[in-house]
Amino acid sequence: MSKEKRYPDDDVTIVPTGCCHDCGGRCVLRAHVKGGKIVRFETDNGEAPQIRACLRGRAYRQRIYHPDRLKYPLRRVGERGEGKFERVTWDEALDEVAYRLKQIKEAYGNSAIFFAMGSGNQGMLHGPIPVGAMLQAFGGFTRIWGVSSYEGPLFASMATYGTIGTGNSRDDLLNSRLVIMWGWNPANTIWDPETNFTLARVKEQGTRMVAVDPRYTDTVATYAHQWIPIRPGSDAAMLIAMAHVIVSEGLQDQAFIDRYTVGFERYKAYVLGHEDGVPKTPQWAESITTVPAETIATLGREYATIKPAALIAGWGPARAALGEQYCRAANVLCTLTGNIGIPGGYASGFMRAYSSRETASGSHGSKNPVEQGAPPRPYSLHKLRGGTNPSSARIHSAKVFDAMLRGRAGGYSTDLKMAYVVASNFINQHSNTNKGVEAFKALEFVVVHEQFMTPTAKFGDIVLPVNTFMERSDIAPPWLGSPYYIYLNKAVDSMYDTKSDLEIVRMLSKKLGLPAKLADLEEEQILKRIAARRNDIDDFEKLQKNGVLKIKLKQPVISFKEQVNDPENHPFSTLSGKIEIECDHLAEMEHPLIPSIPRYLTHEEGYDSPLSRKYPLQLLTTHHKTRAHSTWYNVAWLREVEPHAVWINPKDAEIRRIREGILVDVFNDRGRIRLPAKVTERIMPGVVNVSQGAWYDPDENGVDRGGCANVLTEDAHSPGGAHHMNSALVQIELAPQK
Ligand SMILES: Nc1nc2c(c(=O)[nH]1)N[C@H]1C(S)=C(S)[C@@H](COP(=O)(O)OP(=O)(O)OC[C@H]3O[C@@H](n4cnc5c(=O)[nH]c(N)nc54)[C@H](O)[C@@H]3O)O[C@H]1N2
Ligand SMILES: Nc1nc2c(c(=O)[nH]1)N[C@H]1C(S)=C(S)[C@@H](COP(=O)(O)OP(=O)(O)OC[C@H]3O[C@@H](n4cnc5c(=O)[nH]c(N)nc54)[C@H](O)[C@@H]3O)O[C@H]1N2
Ligand code: SF4
Ligand SMILES: [Mo]
Repeated sequence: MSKEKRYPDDDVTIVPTGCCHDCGGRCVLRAHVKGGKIVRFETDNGEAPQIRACLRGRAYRQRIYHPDRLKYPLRRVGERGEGKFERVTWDEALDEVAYRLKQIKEAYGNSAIFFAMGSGNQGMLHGPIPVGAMLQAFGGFTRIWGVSSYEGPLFASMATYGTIGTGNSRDDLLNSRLVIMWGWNPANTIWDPETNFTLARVKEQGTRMVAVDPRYTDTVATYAHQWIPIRPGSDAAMLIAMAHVIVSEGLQDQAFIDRYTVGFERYKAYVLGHEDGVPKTPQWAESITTVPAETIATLGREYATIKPAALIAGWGPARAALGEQYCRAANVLCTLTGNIGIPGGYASGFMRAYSSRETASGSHGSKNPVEQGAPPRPYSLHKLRGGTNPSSARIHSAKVFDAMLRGRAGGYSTDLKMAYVVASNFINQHSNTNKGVEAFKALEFVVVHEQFMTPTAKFGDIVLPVNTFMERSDIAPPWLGSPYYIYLNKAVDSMYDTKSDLEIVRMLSKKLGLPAKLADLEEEQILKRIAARRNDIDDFEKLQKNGVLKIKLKQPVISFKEQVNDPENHPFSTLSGKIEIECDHLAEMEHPLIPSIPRYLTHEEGYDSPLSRKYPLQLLTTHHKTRAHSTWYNVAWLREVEPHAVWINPKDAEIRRIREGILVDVFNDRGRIRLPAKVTERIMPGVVNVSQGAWYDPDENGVDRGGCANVLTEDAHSPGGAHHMNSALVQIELAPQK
């Protein structure tokens, strides 16, 4: 490791370390260490592209040295969830975990163990990875499918293109003549550290930039020439109407369609209304989306004629009921305009650009004994290679609470009896938190590896204190697919009586009688082995010394370049070998909510559903600028930058007598949360936003004073896997004022 000396008195060492939560980034932090304590951070000032930390990473001292850090192992003494614990030794704590694991395995089998692996640490050595390996060696466990981040985009991406590798190198946006940012807010969500710098350059060179979002986000404010507010959940209608404009005016790239796609005629029949008598015109879409027909028509014409153009369809609108349809409609629009496989174009889809690793959820083969031999679940794209593991032994993450409560009797693959929680604020971060509380209470045993007493850790029977990035070493790949790695050198010793997840696994494995794999190796030696398995880490020492390894690509990534330049030798990885506007693999599922072509469909919590009479406001639960999910929620500095509040339009506020800053209740049949109102025209009428990740904190009446969005969201998913997190209907009223 490089220990740069820069200060005159020579007692400060600069250690290259980093930050790798599931935050849209993974950045370089250089810790200035004095007397065993980090006194300040700086970030990457090196060669371009700079992997510069955001406001959260720069505030990291507030997290490491937070007074509420978990300091020693805890055992529950009160009722589960009550939050009463006693201090125990590591030996006592781990003896109990080992005893319970063995007991549950013996009584119910390994599938009764639910492994709640969260996103808190994205390093390759620590966090859930070693715990998963241990549980696998112990005979296996039940895990989730349906990643809340992107299951809808992933499904649609696989169905259309047969892959999730659909992005271009970020700086290729400089070749675009039009950039459409659809439900995408990288000014807050980062989406790899060089994205914002690139977008600023795109704007500077005068490229037209359009944003489609119910909110006037920081991204709209910073980059967009035009903001098109749209009713949540209606995006598919607008995209299909844009296709109507393009096809009815003959603006499609017919040569591209003829050569590279299947199913155009079928889609055309739907779009033009030949199939059902309803032409999907901009007027049709206006009544659904609230976007003026003329705006839709103009954007459709622009997108088809200003080439090359990049349509970037973010994941927020897909984290919603029938989100798959929005993604499929976006992918198909990219296809109709021939903006695929060319510089300055963009295929949308899942959007991974560069990758040295396997696909998102790994290959379909599983080494987890609980999953071996399980047939594919219905409505999975099991005939395709890559994508989500289709094992029917997995439970959709939106359904875990229900599965805990109902088990096999409710149609699930197993009866869950214990939760092993690592790097996850599971109860807080999954839909229908109140149900989650009941579900966790119903289990026989809960163990949690955490850094703080989160709302989920409170439900632990044993809570094990974990150290942070700077107290151990790790390597992290980028968040989505930029070509670089960061190396997090240990900068200070573990605080208090904390340990890394790896150290815990080593101690616990002994107690479980499991073979001691790699047990005699130092962190650095294991990291060397991890690096050796990557074909693109050619200089481990440099990575370790600089804290970052930037991989120089021979040429920028343009997804599907080979398929487009040389289709005979490079088919698409779909079953037909072409881009599937109509997808037979979907057709054969025979599910009305998984049509073979993208369609606009309604659902029971849509703006026009009967429920909207009782709950007239559409709730968004977006990703908050100053936290990664629920991480950093407890950091006061960041709370000050952007306080947690429900965004509401002045029109909706006025009729409810709601003023700026006043406490309000947001509620529906699933629960009630209490938080301040932010009255702002930055959100369109009829829509409110409570960013996800505030910590659940119910009072004696069950009112959540923390303002946790998932108290209100529905624990449901669309057949392709999309979560309904942006599809909840709510009402708002003044809270009882003190
Ligand atoms: N600061 C910060 N950055 C993060 C994270 C974080 O927690 N905080 N989390 C990271 C992770 S793990 C992920 S998965 C990504 C998530 O990245 P995204 O899914 O892209 O983030 P969101 O904020 O949920 O949604 C993006 C935008 O979609 C808009 N939107 C929501 N519903 C609709 C709709 O129906 N139609 C349209 N047109 N727009 C809609 C929202 O208003 C929001 O501005 O972010 C990553 N980056
Ligand atoms: N309503 C709604 N809900 C959402 C979303 C949404 O858009 N709307 N977004 C969803 C998305 S995209 C995601 S990815 C999930 C994320 O949900 P989670 O994966 O639960 O993420 P966090 O809330 O950040 O919780 C991570 C926890 O890991 C802990 N941690 C950090 N480092 C370590 C470590 O090294 N070891 C251990 N053991 N613990 C560590 C942190 O203290 C933190 O409490 O949330 C989802 N929830
Ligand atoms: S929170 Fe994410 S984007 Fe911000 S500094 Fe840390 S790794 Fe980078
Ligand atoms: Mo995510």
